[in-house]
Amino acid sequence: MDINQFKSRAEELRSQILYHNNRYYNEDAPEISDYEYDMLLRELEQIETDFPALQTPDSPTQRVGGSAGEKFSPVEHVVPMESLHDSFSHDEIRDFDKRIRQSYDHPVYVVEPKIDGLSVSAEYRNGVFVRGSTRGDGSVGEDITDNLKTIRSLPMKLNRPVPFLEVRGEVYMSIESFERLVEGQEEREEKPFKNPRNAAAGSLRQKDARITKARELDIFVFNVQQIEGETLTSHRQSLDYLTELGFTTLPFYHQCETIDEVLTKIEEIGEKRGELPFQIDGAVIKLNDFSQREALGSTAKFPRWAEAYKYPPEEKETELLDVEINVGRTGVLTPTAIFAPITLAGTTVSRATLHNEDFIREKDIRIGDRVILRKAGEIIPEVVAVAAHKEGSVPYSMPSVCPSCGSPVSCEDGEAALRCTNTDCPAQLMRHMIHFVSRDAMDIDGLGEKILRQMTDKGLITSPLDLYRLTKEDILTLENKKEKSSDNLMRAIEKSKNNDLYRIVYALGIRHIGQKAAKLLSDRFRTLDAIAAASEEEIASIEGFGAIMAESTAAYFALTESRKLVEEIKILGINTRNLSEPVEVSQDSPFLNKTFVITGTLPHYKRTEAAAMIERLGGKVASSVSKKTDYVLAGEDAGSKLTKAQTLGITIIDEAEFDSMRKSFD
Ligand code: 0OX
Repeated sequence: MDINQFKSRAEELRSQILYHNNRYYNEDAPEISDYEYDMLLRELEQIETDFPALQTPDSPTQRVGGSAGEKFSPVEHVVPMESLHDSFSHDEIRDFDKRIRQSYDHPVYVVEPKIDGLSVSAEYRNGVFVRGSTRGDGSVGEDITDNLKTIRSLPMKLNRPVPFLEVRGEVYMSIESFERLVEGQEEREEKPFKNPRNAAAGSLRQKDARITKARELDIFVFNVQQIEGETLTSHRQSLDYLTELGFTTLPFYHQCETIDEVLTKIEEIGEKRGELPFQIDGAVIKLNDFSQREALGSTAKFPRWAEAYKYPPEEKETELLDVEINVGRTGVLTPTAIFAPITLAGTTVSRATLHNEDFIREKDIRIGDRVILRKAGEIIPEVVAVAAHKEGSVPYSMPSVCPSCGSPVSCEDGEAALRCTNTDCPAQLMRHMIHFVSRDAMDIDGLGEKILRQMTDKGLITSPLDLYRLTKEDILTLENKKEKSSDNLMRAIEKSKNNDLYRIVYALGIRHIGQKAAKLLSDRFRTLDAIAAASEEEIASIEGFGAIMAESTAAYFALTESRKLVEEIKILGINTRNLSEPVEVSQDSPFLNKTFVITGTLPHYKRTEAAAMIERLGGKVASSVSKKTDYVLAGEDAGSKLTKAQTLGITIIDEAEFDSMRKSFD
């Protein structure tokens, strides 16, 4: 690589790191493992060390980590909450020891687990807990006093009234609590947390401390940041002292006098990590003696007297019981491995994708094999390799017919994926319908896989557009559907007809067209007809549109069935215009030049949605009621605006009347 290539690699790494920082610190939703993140940061550090000219002042290598957010008030850390320098090999730990031995001939170390949670500070005055804060960027954190009060293992009153004490600890969620939480989230169809650390972060930074309380967090305290009224001289002594005061300190630690002993302990902790009831992401090695620590001090970023050792992602062996084949929306057959369940990086794993036939062939994965599993990003399980084939096993071959409809499968040129060739395949159709009603597509509330299955089983629907032909009587034939819930579903389906154009474009399920691409198409061409009529070149000229996406879109609309579908969509009254487009309003529209005020909670529309409909039909929306107001659209709990409208004798309508007014004009 020449310097220009290093420069562009550094830029690429910086933007990736910034992206992942945001996912981790602000959204509590990481996409890669801490290990993978560390590797990106390492590579960038290496480039910047080799080519100092490539370093930039705003490089992520120049920052300590998280930053204080805006939700909570800031807390300045009088004693900085430093972070640890990470090592990934025994050699690096030996280098650390060599540096220490330049100053001290017989260093005494303590090796302890590195809990994978969030570092916090807790302050006590006269033995009473007064304030808690997050680490933030190490100098300024966030005030989370109320949230920390909910953690039962953090004492609110110490066993002795020390005049002032600030401790540092790691808040974490046990694996058991994490699994319980995720189970509940899945039952409620909420997006589950990815790992215990994220769950702990998301739970701690809650404005409503009652939520924190329900999440069963725990804390291990491992450091005295500040103390008045007591002199401590070593790490071990301080841990004993903290235990006496009533804190839960780290569950184990080892004193070591040689670096070989340190490395043995690090390995022992590593071997144990799969059995601990909480997650650890490494081990920490610290100099025991406080006067030595003080003399060594810190670099700009890290204390010189401590070092972290990060373990590579955990791997475990299990048995491959079976391979399940799923048929996706576009007919792709995806193999999924079914294992004898094991606990890996904190959660129970029993399935993992095998991607495609090539993946299985390259690794020669066979049913009955002992396979090695790893969690990519401690998040998604993956098969690393086969440890041993089962005696008498044979290479796995993908089915030659679709497991759902029995039609032959084919493999397109240059693609690893096998596809079912039957466009009417029920499995494809089901996945397509699930996609059609999903939140990012037509967003039809109350329609999920279960109901869609019932509808297809009963023969009520055979395509997504059939949903718009359902009658209330049809819905009443479904399990658990009574008067009210049937009405609600009918309304939700009806409401989706008013969706903005990009939703129906995305819902069509055109290959390679995600929601973002659908928005680009909708912004450029403004109507479904115009999108369908656009040439491949015109589509390819949209910024952000790749050649494959353009080709796929043009090919889709070239099909006679797709043209028919577009016509059907229009006949059914589904909106096919970009809603930001000004429309020609019919002169008969009862909304034309009329002023509306919307108040209260409407049963089915958000106020902004109702306002958009009024404006599209030529009406205006005002925020307060006056003599000039023509209609007040009132929902539940309408307050003073409704009273004023009544006094002024203005026409008051509810949502149903509003719907019938706009029915024939929208
Ligand atoms: C942990 C952990 C974190 C004290 C000075 C620099 C880092 N996550 O378990 N940090 C530290 O030490 C601090 N020790 C730990 N065990």
